[in-house]
Amino acid sequence: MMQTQIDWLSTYTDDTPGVTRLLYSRSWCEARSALMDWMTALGMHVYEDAVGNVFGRVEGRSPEVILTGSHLDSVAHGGRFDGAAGVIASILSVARAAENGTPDYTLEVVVFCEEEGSRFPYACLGSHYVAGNVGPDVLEKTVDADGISMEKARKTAGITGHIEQNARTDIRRFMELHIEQGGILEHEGCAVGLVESIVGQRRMYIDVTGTANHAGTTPMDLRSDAMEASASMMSRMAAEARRRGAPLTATVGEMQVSPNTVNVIPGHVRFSLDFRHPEEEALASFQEWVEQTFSDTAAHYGASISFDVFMKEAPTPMDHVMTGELESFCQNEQLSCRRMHSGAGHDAQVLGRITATALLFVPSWEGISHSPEEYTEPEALEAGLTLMTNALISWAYT
Ligand code: HGY
Ligand code: MN
Ligand code: MN
Ligand code: MN
Repeated sequence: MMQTQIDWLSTYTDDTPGVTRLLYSRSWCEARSALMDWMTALGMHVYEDAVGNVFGRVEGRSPEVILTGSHLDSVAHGGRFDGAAGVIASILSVARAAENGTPDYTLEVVVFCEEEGSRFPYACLGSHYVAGNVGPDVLEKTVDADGISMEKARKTAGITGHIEQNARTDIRRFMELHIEQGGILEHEGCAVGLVESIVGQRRMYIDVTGTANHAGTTPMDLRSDAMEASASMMSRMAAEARRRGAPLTATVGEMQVSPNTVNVIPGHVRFSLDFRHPEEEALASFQEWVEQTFSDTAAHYGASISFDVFMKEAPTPMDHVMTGELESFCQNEQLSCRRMHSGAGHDAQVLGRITATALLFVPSWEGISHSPEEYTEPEALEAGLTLMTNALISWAYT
């Protein structure tokens, strides 16, 4: 069942290969309404909030909510499972748990509108909105590569609710199922990963401005080449990240060059930097090193530089009581499991700051993710679904 539904959801894409379902895009709108129809057909009370999160609710005797869900959006040319596995598992596990009659606590599915930050430089919009971190200003000032604001794209997608910046206070527990996006579980032959902490991460854009000039008539010692300066920064950054070693990761994923012409010295380069570590101090120290070294490098090449840190997510521990309970549910089901930390960011990282939160992983084939090659075995998906269903029954029917 999980595999069928995941394959179905993956048909909602704006491009191939893989899945491209970016916030407020056509495929995102269509997938979202298809999920709303499915949850309605399953007997849930379906509603949406002002940023486009969608909820499927099974009323309990208490209005306190046991929430479970993941994100609808994808990276460009991503896989079928990232986010989608958690969305489908949440819908199916809530539907299965609700077969036990009216729960003591309200069961609710959340389909978060956006987590990746692939279209707009703002990640986890959906969970940050639930956590009360998003006001109208965020939507107005955050623009995509075409200069379209989140607010304009939201309205174009027909989502017109009034943006209110307040955290939900009715969530008793939150649980997310996600693919591991790494190779540990597969390597160890483990069915389930129980996440104890989620890595902290920071994302920034670096703008390097030199002087566009003729590639042939400008001697090497008389040019201010934004590309040469940027390339030097990137290689020094990679060497420093390797010197500091695991668990630090640092990635340059995006780069724009202007005028991007074969016989013109680049006048401007913008590139991104995504770096992660389980400790806040290590992130701060690496950011300080980057800003100092990149500024010195820019000066050496006669270029100017600016930094735009557009994302800071602190390392977040998961709830140890819930994780312990999930571990015993695994033992009851003879599911092999291991505790681990997450190198990927997740909506659970944001919810973990407002309520007790657990994150469980299912294995990724060859550890591949953010790629059309992403794959998780049907048996592994069903094991994760069984675990979630048992957990919801135990937590909502006391
Ligand atoms: O980039 C991440 O950590 C996640 O896949 N959004
Ligand atoms: Mn994800
Ligand atoms: Mn992802
Ligand atoms: Mn994630």
